[in-house]
Amino acid sequence: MKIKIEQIELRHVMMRLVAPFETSFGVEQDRACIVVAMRAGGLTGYGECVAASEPGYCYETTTTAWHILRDFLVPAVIGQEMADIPSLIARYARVRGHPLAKAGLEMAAWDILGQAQGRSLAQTLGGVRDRVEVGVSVGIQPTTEALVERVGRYIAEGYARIKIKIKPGRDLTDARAVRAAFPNIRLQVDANSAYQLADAPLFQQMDDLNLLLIEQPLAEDDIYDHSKLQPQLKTPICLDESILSADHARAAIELGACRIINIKAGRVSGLLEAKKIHDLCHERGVPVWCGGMLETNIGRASNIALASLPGFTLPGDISASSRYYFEDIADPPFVLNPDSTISVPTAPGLGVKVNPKNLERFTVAHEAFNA
Ligand code: SMG
Ligand code: MG
Repeated sequence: MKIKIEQIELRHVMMRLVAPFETSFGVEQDRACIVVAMRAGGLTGYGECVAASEPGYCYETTTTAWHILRDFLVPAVIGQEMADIPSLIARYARVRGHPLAKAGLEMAAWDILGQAQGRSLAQTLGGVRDRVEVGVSVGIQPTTEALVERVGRYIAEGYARIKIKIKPGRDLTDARAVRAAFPNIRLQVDANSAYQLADAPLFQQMDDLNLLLIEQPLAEDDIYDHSKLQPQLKTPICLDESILSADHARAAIELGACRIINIKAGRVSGLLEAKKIHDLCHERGVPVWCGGMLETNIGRASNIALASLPGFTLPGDISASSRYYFEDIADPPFVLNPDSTISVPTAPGLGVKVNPKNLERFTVAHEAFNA
């Protein structure tokens, strides 16, 4: 089956988070993203490009992603026949980098192909679960006491795995306080590249906190120094920012730079590459889990489908819709099941329905491109 891409519409969306989210690289109160609507054969597929307003997590921003989509990716695919995902990707293969922009477009194609074939994204990817284990990622709070209180509230809501963000000056004390208050909770920390190899003694002090993992302690472009750090620690290092492709994952595993990998479709240029990383890690016995980028329900549907693959053996940064936004641009909301899981959508494609009124309300700019 081939379908011709007739129209692509880009929407710059801004949504207020229920609470500000602080990491080692800054604070976000309003989350930006680009919603990609692809129209073909009477169907509309949606994708979410997770680039934020500022280049804190990675170099891409909503503005750079818009530029790459409008000037390079959309012109490469508009009016073209699409048989499958590899044939779509081949059309923009000459565009280097900009994985978040590519992943937004690719997600819309997965949605439309799934709808055309009557298959859910989880089915298409090879998912094996109807619910996925999830946790919550807790931003840096004004004080350690406020953090412990915040974590307690999430645990009371039913989250069985907690991740806390750390930065220099707010690391060991925060992690120790949370561990002391909740001795049995599954706990992990995320540094978002805020440290250097010379900080190894700090991470060694975390070894007796029984953490599931330490996420991305060192520079985003430095797999090598992580390979120097990991042997000095008992706790597994998990790489996030450093892994942009299956080749990076292979290098990191072979160098001993990490024992766990966080997979985000956006960071690795889409779901096809995300699946490749999953397959490689699964073959080699390296556990993976699904990361999050404060997605709307469009991106969350994609994350949940991805997390249903067999190698996703650790809980994902995928929380209930209400943890992020008061109102979302797609329905139905994702809710937390009592066993700290979220159910995998079963309808064709992403399996969520965009709410046109809300999408319009949160749109700050849009542009449509026709074949
Ligand atoms: O989507 O629940 C979520 C957020 C998960 O902590 C999270 N993501 O480095 O893993 C990470 C961060 C990146 C996003 S910060 C805006
Ligand atoms: Mg991370």
